[in-house]
Amino acid sequence: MKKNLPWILVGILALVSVFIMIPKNGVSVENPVANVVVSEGVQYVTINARGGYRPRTSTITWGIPTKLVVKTNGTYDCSSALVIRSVNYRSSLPASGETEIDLGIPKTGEKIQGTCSMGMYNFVINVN
Ligand SMILES: [Cu+2]
Repeated sequence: MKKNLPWILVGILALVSVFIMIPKNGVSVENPVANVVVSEGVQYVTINARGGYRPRTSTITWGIPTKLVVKTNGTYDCSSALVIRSVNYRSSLPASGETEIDLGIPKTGEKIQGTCSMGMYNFVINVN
């Protein structure tokens, strides 16, 4: 039993390093457009809501009909109570699922800001 202990430790270390290296969806700082996709003339920007919003900053292109997709996954904190003032949106998101919010056709220079209803978490979508 004692003989196996170093190998168990090596195994645990390997597992931990694999988890650290798995890229976390949507938090990539290097590529700010990774969460923006244009499909059949509609621009979709995806934000994950759970203990805050990720990514915190997104950049979209002006002049394209745009929908915000907010993904929740076991979200029981107040980031599920979403407010986007510029489009008059205020709603409770389901604990798990995807919610599509129409952002209209954003204008260049616009900043679309989302917050939780208490204002402690926020994200911003810049329009270029
Ligand atoms: Cu809050």
